[in-house]
Amino acid sequence: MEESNRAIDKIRILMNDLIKDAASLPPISLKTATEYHNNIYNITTYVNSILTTTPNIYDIIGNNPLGIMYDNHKHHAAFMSTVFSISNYELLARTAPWVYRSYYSHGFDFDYFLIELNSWKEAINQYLDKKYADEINRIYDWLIDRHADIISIALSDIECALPIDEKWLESKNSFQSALLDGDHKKALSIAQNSIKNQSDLQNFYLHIIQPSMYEIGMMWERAEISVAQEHLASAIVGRIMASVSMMGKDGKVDKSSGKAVVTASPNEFHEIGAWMIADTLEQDGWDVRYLGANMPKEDLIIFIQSFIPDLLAISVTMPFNLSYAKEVISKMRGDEKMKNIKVMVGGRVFNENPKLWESTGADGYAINLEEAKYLAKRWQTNEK
Ligand code: B12
Repeated sequence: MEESNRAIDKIRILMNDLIKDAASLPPISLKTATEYHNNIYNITTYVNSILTTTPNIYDIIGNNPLGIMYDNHKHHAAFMSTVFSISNYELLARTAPWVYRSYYSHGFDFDYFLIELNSWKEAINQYLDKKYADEINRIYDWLIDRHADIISIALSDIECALPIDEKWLESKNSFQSALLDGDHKKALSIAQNSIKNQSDLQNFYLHIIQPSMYEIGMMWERAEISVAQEHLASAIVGRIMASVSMMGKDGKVDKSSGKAVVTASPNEFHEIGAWMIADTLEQDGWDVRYLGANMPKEDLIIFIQSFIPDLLAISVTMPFNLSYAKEVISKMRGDEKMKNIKVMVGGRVFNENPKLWESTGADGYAINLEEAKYLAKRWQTNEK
């Protein structure tokens, strides 16, 4: 036991060192970040072609379809573009071990990452002028230098489970098992027994659904459950939220707090968190328009322009979707009609990287639905 604690401590120290070391990397100039962003398509296509023609590629990617590797490259490019545009290397240091761990547990060899990183360097040299390429390739060199450490962290058992209050543990465990068994009826009956009034709904979301889904995510990451089981769990959660969100309401419709638009960021498929925020604000007297997952940015802007809410809440889970949320906020700030709308961001990527929200141009961030409710109320009270 003591030995395993010592091993975990060692990994934590390594992780802190990685973050500290990353923080000493030189920032990328706006011009270079823009050059990278504008050439993403060509660079990614080039990386795809190098990897596709690498001998034994199927061995290296664990006999997965090439499409999974191409998806990783697409996400990598969008993610690095965000990292360069905000020069946030803590985000890079925290995300790299996760990417290694996740692809490794799905069959990819760690050598794949070395080949991949070197291919990005080659593609960048191919498409960017030398002075821009050199700036960016310093960051890739750093990743290559720290490859072995990233593997050690990826192989460790550092958990990111949410601490759970004893009070909720039993219900949470039964609910999670029902989700994994695909037992919608049982999950629904746990929900119905747990929700008697409005505050129960938030507790149910926060203390039962959220930790269950986080744990299911970890099981998926470690390849302990299939993609189908995770989809089944998400679908049951969606069905349950649709049927319980009005429970505990007394029938009165209160819209006195103001108008709110709640949405997942463009390209963001995770919508359960945003949906919880929408229900919570609605319960708190907001007139909510909830737009769901993967909202196209142009249409989102048009909608905001015509609805003119007091508050926009954007949810981002995946690091590679940050740039889309930033784009929406920046469009709003440049528009006379929308520039004063309060913008709140939230979601997993911000919870994992404190201070990251500040780079988005939003007015504030909240870690969960309780805090989102209070922040929205505080803004609204100050406005009145
Ligand atoms: C379900 C799920 C999916 C489902 C989503 C279905 C749906 N209808 O939403 C699907 C299958 C679509 C999916 C896809 C992917 N997923 Co997924 N997914 C999950 C999972 C298991 C649960 C997500 C969830 O519902 N959480 C519960 C909610 C309630 O938590 P939450 O979002 O954090 O919300 C709370 C707060 O953050 C906050 N909040 C949220 N939004 C907002 C907004 C505002 C304004 C505020 C103030 C607060 C706030 O309040 C909420 C309540 O307290 C997570 C595991 C995890 N840890 O979250 C992985 C996870 C997020 N997914 C992951 C991955 C990798 C992917 C894919 C890339 C997989 C792939 N290879 O295709 C894609 C990405 C697709 C995309 N473009 O977005 C990884 C991300 C790892 C990382 N480092 O970034 C995770 C962490 C799994 C893991 N452990 O590896 N996924």
